[in-house]
Amino acid sequence: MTYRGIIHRYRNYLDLPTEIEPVTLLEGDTPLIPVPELAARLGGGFELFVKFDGMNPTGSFKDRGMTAALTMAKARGKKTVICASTGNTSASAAAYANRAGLRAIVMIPDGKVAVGKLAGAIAYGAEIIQIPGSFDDALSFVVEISQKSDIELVNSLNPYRIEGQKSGAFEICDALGSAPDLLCLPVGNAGNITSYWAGFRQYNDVNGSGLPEILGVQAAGAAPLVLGHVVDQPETVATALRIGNPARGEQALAAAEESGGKIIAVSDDEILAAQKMLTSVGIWVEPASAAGLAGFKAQVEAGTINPAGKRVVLICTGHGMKDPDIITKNSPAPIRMPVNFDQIYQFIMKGL
Ligand code: AN7
Repeated sequence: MTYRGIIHRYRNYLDLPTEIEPVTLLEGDTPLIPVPELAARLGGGFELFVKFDGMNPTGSFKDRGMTAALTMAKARGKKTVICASTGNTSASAAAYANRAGLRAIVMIPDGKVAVGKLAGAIAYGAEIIQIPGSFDDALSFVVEISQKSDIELVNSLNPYRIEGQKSGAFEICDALGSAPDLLCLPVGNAGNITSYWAGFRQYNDVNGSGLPEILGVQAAGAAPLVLGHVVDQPETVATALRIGNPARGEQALAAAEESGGKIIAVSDDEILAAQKMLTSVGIWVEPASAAGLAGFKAQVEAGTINPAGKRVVLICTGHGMKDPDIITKNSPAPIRMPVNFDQIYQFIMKGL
């Protein structure tokens, strides 16, 4: 059957009017990649998968929620959508607004958005407002703007974003035949962990697919849910996670607790090491997306998680091409050679 996007595929599970015509770029249906090499490096004896949601149309998981948010915005006659963003939401909102024929306004923290994300928002023609503040400042402004006007908020406070993002959980259950034992994912504004937990619970209620334990992972410099208080100046190499006051923080804590899991923090070094582990098996994700693996690895090594005999899924939320700078800045420049066959040939042979 021709694939027609997550709303079409999971219509019966999503709280959306049935007669509605989806605004879609055929998001979802992303690969669940087995990574036995990484499982072996972490001691082996369990199954490990990467749900590569960077393979969505705009390169991040945000598209799952944005198809639902823009479908509803269009259906209700909205003309303009607005969001605050650390980058991926802005690119996704802009793309889906174009698909719907709506205007998109995005507010981003000045100089803190990875180049691939900013370029995306520009390419799709969003009206971009940069502020010398944080994501949290931007979010409070766009919430107020949406309350005072007819402009539709498409951050994950919008309930349709959560509806759409539940599809990630459904796809994993469908691919594995049931829920995994453990799900590890990054936590920023906490929309995604909220969505996954809602999705797994709903699928379990209807299909008896089981429930995973959830390990939510924050960056140490932006870990309000681990510290138990708002972080005024969140700082991390994973720019997607520079969020100090998550909108769905309480739901995230509840999801982790109800699932028997927890929310932990990892350092930037651990995040970058996990990013390298993933590229070593051919999967390039942006730094934020490596947080799930970083957290899982830390817990396994500390002995606080024993994965033996389990099925573990890592949610990799954004593509590595979103943040090329982090790679080129931290790596030696490629070797330069003259346009001379012999020298190049000798150089290559010497290295082997
Ligand atoms: C790659 O784009 O908040 O916990 O404004 O881009 O649901 O917020 C992005 C967040 C994880 C955290 N991975 O998800 C935004 C934004 C990537 C992300 C998260 C984000 P949530």
